Amino acid sequence: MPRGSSHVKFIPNYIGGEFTKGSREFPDVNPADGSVIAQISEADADLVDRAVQCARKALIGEWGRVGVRARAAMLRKVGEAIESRFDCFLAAEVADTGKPVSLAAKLDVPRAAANFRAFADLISTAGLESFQTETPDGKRALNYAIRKPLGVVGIITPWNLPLLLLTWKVAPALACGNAVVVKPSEETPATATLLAEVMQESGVPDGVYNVVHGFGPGSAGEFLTQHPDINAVTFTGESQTGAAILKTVADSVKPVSFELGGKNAAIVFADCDFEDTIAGISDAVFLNTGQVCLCAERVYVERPSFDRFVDSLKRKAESLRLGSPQDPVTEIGPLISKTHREKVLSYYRVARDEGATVVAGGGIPGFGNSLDKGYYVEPTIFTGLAESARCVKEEIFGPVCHIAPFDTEDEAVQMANDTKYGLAASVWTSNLKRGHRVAEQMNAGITWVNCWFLRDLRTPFGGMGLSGIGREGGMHSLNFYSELNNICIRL
Ligand code: NAD
Ligand code: 6OD
Repeated sequence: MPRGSSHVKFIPNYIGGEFTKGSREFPDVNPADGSVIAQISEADADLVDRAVQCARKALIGEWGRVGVRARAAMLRKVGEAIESRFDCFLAAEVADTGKPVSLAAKLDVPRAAANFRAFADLISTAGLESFQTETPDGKRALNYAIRKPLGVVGIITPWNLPLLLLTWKVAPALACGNAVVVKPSEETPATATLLAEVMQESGVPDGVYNVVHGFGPGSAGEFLTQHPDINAVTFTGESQTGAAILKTVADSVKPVSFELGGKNAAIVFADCDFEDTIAGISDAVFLNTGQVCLCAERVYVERPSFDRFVDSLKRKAESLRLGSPQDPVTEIGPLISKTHREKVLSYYRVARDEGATVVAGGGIPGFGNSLDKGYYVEPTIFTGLAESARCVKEEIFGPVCHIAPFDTEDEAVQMANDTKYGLAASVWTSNLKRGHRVAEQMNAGITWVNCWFLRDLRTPFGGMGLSGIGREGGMHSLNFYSELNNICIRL
């Protein structure tokens, strides 16, 4: 990768197989101490256009002639190359996001390799429906569908699980034979560009995978979604950004797949396995400093267990080790940015103003070293808020939850579903009949019973309401990233 000054790395765009400099640069900041770790090259409208044209050229060139077996083999190579550069990806992801190295090593980097493998396997075996047709007037025909690429897919991703979420979309898009232009978050550009090196090494033809860096409005994100020659947009990020992108693509009626925000509920019944549940809910609330779209910011606990649960989760929250992302024992890193910390702290203030009891945290931790310049907040638990309170209704996206008691199953279901979002939920009980009964009633794209964020990449993933449009995962991804052409042959 080309370098800029001798002190900080330079992160270029990747267009048509070349690492390309834009006309402007902006800094990549390490959230753990506020230091600048790289300069990022911003793509202007001309560069985004060049990326889209290179992608289009790839489709009518060599890539358009690569068959399914060869595509699958390439994806497997990409997965292997990510693994052979594990430490590079790990270092880049940890520096950009501030997430603990132990977390990125078990979640982000392995999942990136797994994403490529899963879609290589799937595309190799995926069949399509066919029908022998007999019409009422006696004609006979054979109907069968074939899968074709959509064309050039614009992929826009957020900063919380940068490589995991990018590859979750790139892998199926390439499996289906598309060419992609990706716009990673301006906060976390490094691993998308590292992936470009891996694509080159793995023999992915030039122009198939392109990276443009920059922001949303008035920058690379908007230039990409406005571009007339892209065929589809797949986006993960905030609900209001999804709404803005939907408006941008409306006139050209492009297919979209949106994975958006959440205000997820966890329902804890008194008969749960208590210790397992505390461990599970602690992950569901605090993992990745609460910056996972699936995190539970609302926890409902059956009244007989409420006081014990609050006390145990408080002790768990207070025992979590905050520290340097590089330290293998660190469990909680900083938030992504100064701006995001201001947002999270503003919700901590709002909760107090709304009358919350602060059970744990609520402020900024002190380290007495350079981490004090980082964007840390304390893991925080509130109780005592009305269900209509802003902190119970709005996505905060930090290490924080509100815990409320419930008396009946129906009441728990009603409170959990009282949200405009509908991404994820979890139910904690040793009565599996009840677990299923409650899960079935959740207005959510995914409901976990006695677990959280346990993923099978073949299952549908996505949200309802403000949480998204469509489903990805397994065949759902293949169906989004392809055009199905039904052929009817008169027999
Ligand atoms: P964001 O919406 O601010 O940004 C996401 C991406 O969109 C970035 O690359 C950004 O540059 C780009 N962007 C912003 N405005 C744009 C515009 N007008 N046109 C085109 N591109 C634009 O989100 P974020 O702050 O990076 O991520 C956090 C949010 O993402 C949270 O709401 C979280 O719940 C959500 N999220 C959802 C899922 C999911 O699977 N449902 C996964 C991860 C994160
Ligand atoms: O696991 C996944 O496939 C996925 N899309 C996770 C999203 C996490 C949100 O932050």
